[in-house]
Amino acid sequence: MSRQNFYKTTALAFAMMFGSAAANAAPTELVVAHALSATSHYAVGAEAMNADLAKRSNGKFKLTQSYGGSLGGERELAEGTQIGTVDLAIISTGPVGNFVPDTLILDIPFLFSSYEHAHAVLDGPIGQKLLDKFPEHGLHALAWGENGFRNLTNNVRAVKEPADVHGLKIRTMENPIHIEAFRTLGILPTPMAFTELFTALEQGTVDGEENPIGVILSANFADVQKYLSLTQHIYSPAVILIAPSVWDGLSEEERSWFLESAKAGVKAMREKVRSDADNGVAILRDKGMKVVDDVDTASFQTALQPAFDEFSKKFGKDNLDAIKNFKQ
Ligand code: EAX
Repeated sequence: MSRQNFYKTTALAFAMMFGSAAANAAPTELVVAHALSATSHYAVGAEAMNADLAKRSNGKFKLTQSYGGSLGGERELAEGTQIGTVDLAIISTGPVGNFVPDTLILDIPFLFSSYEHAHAVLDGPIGQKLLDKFPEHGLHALAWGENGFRNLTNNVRAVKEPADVHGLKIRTMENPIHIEAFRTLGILPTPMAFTELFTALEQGTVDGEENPIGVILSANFADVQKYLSLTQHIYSPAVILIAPSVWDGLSEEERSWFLESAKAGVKAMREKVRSDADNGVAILRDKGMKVVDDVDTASFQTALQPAFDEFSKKFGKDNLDAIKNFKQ
């Protein structure tokens, strides 16, 4: 056997031995944490991300879920990724503005006119510019996910127009934009972590809350809420966070895997959100909720004008118009 063939044969033997060992090596397991249930859109998104990543990395990475807020509410999950006690998290933008203030512009009521409009903005240059803001605040965002259009539930009365919400004690996310908007409507806003919300509704600590249909369904709020009003008053993005300590340890190729797998997760999340929005109201009616599906949206927008004026000063009318008028 020539020297050259000897080296080739030896190299091939090593590649087969170590290659197969590498292929059989235990995957690096990372936990994706969120506050929703195992049947929710966040869970569906996390599983889709896991399946894509396992395939793309040839089994090198495996994502498992910690759901139901077992690792904390959404603010705690964001903090956990900052300090590295949480590997990845899927959370709504609710508390994110406390970490990355520039994202608060996304939480303005009636800013987005449709899911397609929201996706075009978030998946385009405006969304990317906001994602690029996360690292300077100790966070790292892989992609914008989706929570959905938020609707009001409560135990006091059917809500069709602004006068109907006066004096209601409504749980809000820990988000200053939401709190200011709800105060403008005469609501008594009560910021609270999602993990405390079901008990607060059950005990009557608050009269109501507001969430996308998928959250109202997967959190069984029909068990503790009588009225649902399809206000669609805020589009709620979600965000897929990865701990900077995890991200920094990845190679360029591995980072590309995570970015592509996050897109697969977002696609699945958005499909589940739409399915819940399209099919969930009938289910909630069957569970006994009294549904107002002819909300006077225009009157809510008029009543919110003082808050809109404040938001225009705070974020700049040009920036708001750039989002409102964004065309894909
Ligand atoms: O992110 O806190 C909330 O109402 C959120 O919509 C929920 O946790 C899903």
